[in-house]
Amino acid sequence: MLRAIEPTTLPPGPRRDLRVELDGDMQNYIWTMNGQAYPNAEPLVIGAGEQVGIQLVNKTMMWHPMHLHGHFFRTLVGGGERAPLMHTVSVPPRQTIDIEFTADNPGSWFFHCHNAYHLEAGMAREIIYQV
Ligand SMILES: [Cu+2]
Repeated sequence: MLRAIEPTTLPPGPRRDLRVELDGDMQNYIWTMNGQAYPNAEPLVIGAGEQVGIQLVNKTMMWHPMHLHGHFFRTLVGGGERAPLMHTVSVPPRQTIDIEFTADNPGSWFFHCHNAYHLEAGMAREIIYQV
């Protein structure tokens, strides 16, 4: 139900869409993003000036409050042009949430579940800007 007070539509730019599956392996107690558990995980690569969409697909029965450093993202849950800007979004069990942001802060940024015990067990990635 959150709405931004002003439109938050992204400025024009090339678009990159990523899909991130949030999953876990309870046998080994690891939590994964696209099957990899940090730090044994490849960074997600984006480009400066891009509009970056990330589809967060929660395959588990747990909530995952996903937190991105360095950027505010639009959370696409029906707000239209006034989609709220957030730095953390809780992805409910077995649901999918789309977020998008402008890649306007070059660097290497952590993107992770804010449940400390998920983060500690792998649910994290670096997002880096390609050079
Ligand atoms: Cu989590």
